[in-house]
Amino acid sequence: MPDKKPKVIVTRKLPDPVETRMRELFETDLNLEDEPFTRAKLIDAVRTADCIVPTVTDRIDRAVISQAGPQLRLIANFGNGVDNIDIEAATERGITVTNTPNVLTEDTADMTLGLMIAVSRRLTDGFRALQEGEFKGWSPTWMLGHRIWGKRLGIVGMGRIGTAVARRAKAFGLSIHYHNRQRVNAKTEQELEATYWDSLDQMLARMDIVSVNCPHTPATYHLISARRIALMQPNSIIINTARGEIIDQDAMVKALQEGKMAGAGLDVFEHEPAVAPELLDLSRQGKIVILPHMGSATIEGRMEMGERVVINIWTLFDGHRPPDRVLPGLD
Ligand code: 8YV
Repeated sequence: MPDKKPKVIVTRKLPDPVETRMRELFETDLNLEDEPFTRAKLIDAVRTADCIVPTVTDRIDRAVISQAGPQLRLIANFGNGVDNIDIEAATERGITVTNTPNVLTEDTADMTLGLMIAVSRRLTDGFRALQEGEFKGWSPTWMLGHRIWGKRLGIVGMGRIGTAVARRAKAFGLSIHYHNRQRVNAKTEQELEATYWDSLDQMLARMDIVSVNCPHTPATYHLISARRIALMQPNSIIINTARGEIIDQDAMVKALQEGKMAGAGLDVFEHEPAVAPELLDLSRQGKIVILPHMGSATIEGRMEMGERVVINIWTLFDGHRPPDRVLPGLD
């Protein structure tokens, strides 16, 4: 590590131990108020910092990167998804981008299964009914949901999180199907007894539950398009713990309203933090379960994300290639 500590600007409040470690190791500017950075503040940060630590709530696009001073060497994202950063523009300027893979895989997979069960077994609807005094005692025909055991699950994106979802889902008795750019290795396929579909259209048309687990890239924007939503079975449900932009949200809302899709479990939305009023309505009606982007929200996960960020910064300024470097085209 050079004598002069790198100047690091962190855009959001991170867990205390992570912030303390960053202050020990680097010349770190923290954001204790956790007020999201304005665009002007972001531009100011890239003009003065050696490294910035943004999150999903900061849009580091080409225009912001074009304002970077020559000292900016690293964008160390606090998060796995890097759709908030223009990787190509950064790479062109010789700025390294890193993320925090692996450490939020299991938490996000847990949340995916949680949503699957919550939607199928009407967990939030039951909670609401109880709160509103609708529980008049057990009834053989009240609050009936659907069994997930024995159903077909189609996973869109069989990377780390998709595979972790598949392992859990198999234990819950679902049969595993997946669509991915590349087929996973034979050993994993055998372990999961998974069926590979090279055609996403064909898979979607046959699944009871669809789980979106791919990254958001230009290629996956509205991958679950209006046309593809129309292919899905009317009794099917969709779970999204990846990014809202992967599903054409308006088309999904319409399908849910018209009963062409039975339900949805959504941890992410298009145009976050805005949540479409139609989605709020559907959740009040008990048709969908919605959460405010909580997939990786565990204390353990956030601490480990911070550790990855620290390792990436330390390694780069120590003259080495950081472990979690993101290259253009591989995001
Ligand atoms: C993170 C996420 O908390 O890491 C991701 O890709 O979606 C979230 O779970 C968020 O991105 C933090 O920047």
